[in-house]
Amino acid sequence: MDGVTREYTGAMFEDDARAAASLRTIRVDDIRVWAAELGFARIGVANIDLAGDEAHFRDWLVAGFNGDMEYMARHGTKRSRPAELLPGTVSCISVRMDYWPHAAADATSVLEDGNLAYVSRYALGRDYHKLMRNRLQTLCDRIAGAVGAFGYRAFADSAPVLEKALARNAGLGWIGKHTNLIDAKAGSYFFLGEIYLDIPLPPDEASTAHCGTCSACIPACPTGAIVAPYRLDARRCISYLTIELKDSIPVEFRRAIGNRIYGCDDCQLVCPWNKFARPTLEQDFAVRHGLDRSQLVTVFAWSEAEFADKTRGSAISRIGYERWLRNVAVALGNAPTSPQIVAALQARAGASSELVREHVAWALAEHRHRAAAASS
Ligand code: B12
Ligand code: SF4
Repeated sequence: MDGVTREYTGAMFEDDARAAASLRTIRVDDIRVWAAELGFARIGVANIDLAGDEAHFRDWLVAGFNGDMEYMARHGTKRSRPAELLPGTVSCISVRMDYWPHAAADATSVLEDGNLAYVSRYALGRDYHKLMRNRLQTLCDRIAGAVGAFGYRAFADSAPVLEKALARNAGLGWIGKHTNLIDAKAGSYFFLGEIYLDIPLPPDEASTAHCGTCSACIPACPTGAIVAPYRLDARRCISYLTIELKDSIPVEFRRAIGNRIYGCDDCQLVCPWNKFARPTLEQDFAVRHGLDRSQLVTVFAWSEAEFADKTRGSAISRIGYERWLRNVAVALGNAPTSPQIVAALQARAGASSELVREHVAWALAEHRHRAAAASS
């Protein structure tokens, strides 16, 4: 989770008076043009005062909603005070990059077919972290070309930064009741990134909220993770349970997980603003290895080498083979009973990993219970 690239020391911040003079002449409109050329769908300049968000963030931690994501609690107020993370920061450029892969199988149809594996739409192609940070670095190079050396650091989900709050302040959208950022003209299927700078730039107007009386996402969450509008208990979120959680998935959530084996999109799929979602223009985010509509038994049969091969360069590789099998075992437990599915589970009943064995045993017991219930 390291921020990227060239950083200037405090000394350079103070030292570079020449740059400071020329900095004031940079036009944000020029930065917008360069950003568009680099594939960013939209950018804005954020006011970096996040006092209100800091209070909400603190409440979220106090409630324990971060679960095992200990890194969310690790950095004190650095996450909500940009100048504490990078001394000298006075401005933030927020950027958005769309990821919806238009050629992917219809999400709802995959979710409704219990034999198929559902992988969250953001993870079907190559990992976004490196791609976005490289593009942000290029953008910084272009700014430096125009104004001379300046202090900055670029992020894309790579450091303690309140990305959604900054993006809202930059006018890129509002934080919806499901807690994702929504653009009224582009929905919510996009990634965020930022550049912290020592250049004072005029902030854009912050976005206002437009959920109105809608609350469709709250009952749509299969595990009830949106415990109140704008409050997500990550410990219940399928994205957390299938990606972040390293241990056993609590039994109470396993049936509700259905066939979601990596992440979850349900709260966004029901959001009316996503009828405006824009397909990605990035070839890197296109579906790889048919992961948008794989058979559960197929991906459960992968060897460790096949898993490494098929997920190389993708966000999925981060969870590793053991958690992959854990997640698929749960989905197979929820799949319609068939000799093929029971055989696939039995083939891994003696897996070397205790974590996998336990989830396979649960899945087989689910099929037995359903068979017993059907025959009684
Ligand atoms: C931790 C994390 C998670 C956790 C927790 C999610 C969460 N809501 O916090 C888990 C693993 C569950 C997760 C899941 C997902 N994530 Co995530 N995640 C992050 C991460 C690293 C930090 C988010 C954070 O700061 N959480 C802290 C809490 C307090 O923030 P919050 O819930 O948004 O609360 C804010 C508001 O709701 C408000 N608020 C809170 N309480 C209250 C109460 C009231 C009354 C009011 C008015 C307001 C309010 O203030 C808070 C602070 O601004 C960011 C990257 C980053 N560094 O920002 C990516 C990020 C948020 N994730 C992202 C994505 C894509 C996802 C998933 C869609 C992936 C998937 N398909 O599976 C899901 C979406 C689930 C969901 N509904 O949120 C994107 C979101 C892009 C977007 N359009 O918004 C980010 C920005 C990564 C990126 N660079 O693109 N994620
Ligand atoms: S589904 Fe409705 S309440 Fe939820 S984020 Fe979208 S507009 Fe807001």
